[in-house]
Amino acid sequence: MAETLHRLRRMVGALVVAVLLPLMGASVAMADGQIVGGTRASISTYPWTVYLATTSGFQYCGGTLVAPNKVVTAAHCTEGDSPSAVRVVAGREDKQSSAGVVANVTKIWIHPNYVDATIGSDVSVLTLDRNLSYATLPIATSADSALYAAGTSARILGWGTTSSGGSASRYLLTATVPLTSNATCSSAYDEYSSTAMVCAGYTQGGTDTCQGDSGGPLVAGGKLIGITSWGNGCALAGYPGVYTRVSTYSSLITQQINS
Ligand code: 4AZ
Repeated sequence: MAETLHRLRRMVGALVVAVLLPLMGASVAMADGQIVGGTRASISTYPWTVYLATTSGFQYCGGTLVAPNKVVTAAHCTEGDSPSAVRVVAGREDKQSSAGVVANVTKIWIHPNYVDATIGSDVSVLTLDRNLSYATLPIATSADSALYAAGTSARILGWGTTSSGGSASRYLLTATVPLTSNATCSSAYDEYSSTAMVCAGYTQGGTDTCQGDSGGPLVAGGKLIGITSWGNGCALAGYPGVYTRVSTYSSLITQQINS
C-alpha cells in the first residue's frame, strides 16, 4: 500500500508537469535526453533487462533477470507489495507493444535490514511463476572488486523519466556513466555508505537514471554490479546516481536464486 501511494504521487507529479504547468504558461527546463542523456537500446542486446508493472500494466520500476525464474530489483520497488500485485515484463522494448512475456510473481524477498534506500540494503529478489527463455545476467560477487574501480564505465538501462519530474520513456533507454570514487560520493551525500552503495555519474551531470529506473541494472564487465536506488534529482552536476552495491549482497542474492 505504501508503494501504491508512491506510485500515485509519481503519477500526480507527472500530470502536474505534463498538463498543469503548460496550462499555467510555466516554462520548465527539461533535459531532452533519454533515461536522462541516453539513447534507445534494443531489448535483444540486453535481454535480461525487465520491468515491473502493476496488474493494469503500468511500469513503475526496472529489474534484472539473474536466473530463468528470478529477478533482482530494489527493495523500495517492492516494499509493501503482495506478489499478486506485481507483474514482470520481459522481452519488451516498447511498453506500448505486446512483445515478450508477462510473468506473475510467486514470492517477494526483501533484504531483512531494508528500511529506506538511503540507509542501504535496497535489494529485493522476485520469484517468477515460470522459467523465462531470456538470457540471464551474472551478479558481481566479492571477487569482483576490480569492477568497482572509480572511472569504470558502467551501463544504465530503463524506462524511467527522461528528466526529473518529467514523463517516463515509452522505449528502453540506455547510457554509460563512470563510477565515482567513494570520496566523491561521500562529499555529495551524507547518507552514502561505501559498503551498501556505489555511485555513478559525470562530474558535470547530464546523464543519469531517474524516476522509474529504480530497481534496474547497473552493468560493468558483463555483470550486475548495481541496482538503481536513489539520488538528489537526476543528472545534476555534483550529484551522481546512487546504486545498491551488488557485491556486498551477492551471498544473500545467490541464496535467494537457489531457494
Ligand atoms: C527514483 O526516484 C530515482 N538519479 C532513481 C534514480 C535516481 C534518482 C531517483 C538517480 O526512482
